[in-house]
Amino acid sequence: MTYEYIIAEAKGRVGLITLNRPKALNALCDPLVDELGDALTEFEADENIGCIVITGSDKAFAAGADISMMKDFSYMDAYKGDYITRNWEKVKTCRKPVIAAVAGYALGGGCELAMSCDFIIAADSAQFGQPEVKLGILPGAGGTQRLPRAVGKAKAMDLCLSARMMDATEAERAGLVSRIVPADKLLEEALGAAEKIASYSLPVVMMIKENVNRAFESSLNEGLLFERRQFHAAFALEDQKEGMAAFVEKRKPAFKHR
Ligand code: CO8
Repeated sequence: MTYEYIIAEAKGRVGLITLNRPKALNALCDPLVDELGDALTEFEADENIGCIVITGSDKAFAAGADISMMKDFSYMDAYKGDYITRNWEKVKTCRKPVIAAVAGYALGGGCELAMSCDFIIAADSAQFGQPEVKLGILPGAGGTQRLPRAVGKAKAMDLCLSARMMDATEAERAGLVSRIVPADKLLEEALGAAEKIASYSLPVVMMIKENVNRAFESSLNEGLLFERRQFHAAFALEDQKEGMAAFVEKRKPAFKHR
């Protein structure tokens, strides 16, 4: 897969997507987001890939949507063009797990992209923020919706209204990121986590993703019922037989459906 604004490569069973517009701190222009959607679609269809990692550079995961591209937009341009966001949902709808490996700035659309992933591993250099208010706009790709779900109302209001940045320690304490690693180990740690996930049974991994996401879209009772039904369904999988047999026989499972 060859792209202009991203690099997409297979690393074992992991699909690694590197945002590659370093001079503009990976500002999210339309073609970049289109390419990201295409790469996700290809990795999702590739049966040799079990998990996907999206990362940026040491300085920036992504410093937001491309301000130069947007600055002269009319309402009609923004509404009709549906720029940037028209392929945005691919990160969310991808059925394989997607990890964001974030170093440096994750601002505006960059923070929103990271939040669209299933979880965030942050370098100790990571800085998160929704500074749109400084530009006379508001977040437009989930900042006012996903951030409060991740960190609660107080911190989300604070970040969106004040435009201040939150460092990796604060982000982990608030629940936005799952782990912090030294900046020079970020890719190694993220690829390691992804390789581990890709070693498990893919249908089970996909069910887990679907179930955790269901927790944000349904009542507790509906979510519990959905989980219980899928838990029962898991007993129809060959990989369940293999996983439990391997435990009892004290050996490593060899999952068939990866
Ligand atoms: N868009 C375009 N170019 C950018 C962006 C951006 N978001 N961020 C940085 N750049 C460019 C700079 O213009 C500069 O280019 P050049 O060298 O040609 O002048 C280059 O990247 C390096 O940037 P700086 O010189 O500013 O680097 P610093 O280290 O001094 O500062 C910062 C780094 C703090 C990250 C600073 O660049 C900055 O504040 N960037 C803007 C951050 C921002 O406001 N992000 C929010 C953008 S709006 C948004 O994301 C809305 C999303 C809605 C999605 C849905 C759309 C429909």
